[in-house]
Amino acid sequence: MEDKKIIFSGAQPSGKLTLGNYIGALKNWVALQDEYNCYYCIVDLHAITVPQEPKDLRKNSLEVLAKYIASGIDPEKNTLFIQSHVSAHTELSWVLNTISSMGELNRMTQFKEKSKKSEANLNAALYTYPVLMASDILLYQTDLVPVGEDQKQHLELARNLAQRFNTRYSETFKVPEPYIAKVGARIMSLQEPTKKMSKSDENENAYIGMIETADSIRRKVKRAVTDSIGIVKYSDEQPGVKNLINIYSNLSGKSIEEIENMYEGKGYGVFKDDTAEVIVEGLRPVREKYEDLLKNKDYLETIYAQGADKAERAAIKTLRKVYKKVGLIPRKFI
Ligand code: ATP
Ligand code: LTN
Repeated sequence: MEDKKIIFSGAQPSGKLTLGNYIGALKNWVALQDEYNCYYCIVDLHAITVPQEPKDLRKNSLEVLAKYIASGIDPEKNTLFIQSHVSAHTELSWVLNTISSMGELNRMTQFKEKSKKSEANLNAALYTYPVLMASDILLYQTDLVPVGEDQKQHLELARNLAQRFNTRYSETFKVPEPYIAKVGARIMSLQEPTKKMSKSDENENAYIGMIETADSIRRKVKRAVTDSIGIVKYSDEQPGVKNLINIYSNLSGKSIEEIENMYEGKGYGVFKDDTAEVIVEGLRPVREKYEDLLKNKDYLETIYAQGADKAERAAIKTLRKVYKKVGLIPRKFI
């Protein structure tokens, strides 16, 4: 285990995880778990950068853990934990803030987008969010970070901060690499297929939850925005159809060409019906396992308690080094 390369990734418990999270993140995490030493985190401190109802946040956090495990992430092989349980994340974040420039944070597209959406809710944490994300990653001397396409820029910042700290204070952090899968790295909204599918979308028809009833999945796919061209073709001019083909291909294992050929001369109706079934069947085992897990809260508690212990032991090593290098006097215990 020790000589394996290290992976860190996380999802926010800011709502119900979507098919986008499943395809763009969780499925890849599962594929990587045998080869790497993986830390998969529930980033609750990131979630509170936008207003959350406390009781929903608590519920969602536990549900995210159950979704990780239901997707096939093995708690025996990986370290599954809740970000706020390991205080080193926020501590390192403070130090990294001191070497982050306002200019580089101003350029973060996620911040620009989120601030455009809700001027009234703009807070300082939303602005420094990417610095906390860099701390998550750098604390574990991470080699690889599997994320969806939307996180590329944040990862670039984490790399820059690692290099900057290493140059200023001597070699301390591993510089992490992004791992972005070629297919499915960006699942789009079913209603506005030029926007990414997001769990915080106000329009529920825009996304499919990882745990959703078959009827609801069928209804949403039926309503998915397509175009008037009427040909099932993988093309940028048909973003809605392209997105459905991507989902279909990812969950069925069929290639894009195979799918195009299967629906040649057939309309969108059949294609959509079949896409819905592929989703229903693809998510069925996840849903069944998830429902079982939620019946056993004690088990979930044991997993996140053990995870926090393991994560803390690794994180504290890096944090101590960092504090020492910047000139903070080590605490004495009497
Ligand atoms: P929100 O949409 O609420 O802003 P999010 O789903 O983007 O949040 P997270 O829950 O933290 O944020 O995302 C977890 C992982 O899922 C990240 O690696 C992210 O890149 C990936 N991801 C999220 N949405 C998509 C998507 N539509 N397609 C592919 N990957 C995605
Ligand atoms: N910012 C990410 C969530 C996230 C993350 C991380 C992902 C927080 N910390 C560390 C990978 C590694 C998001 O919004 N999807």
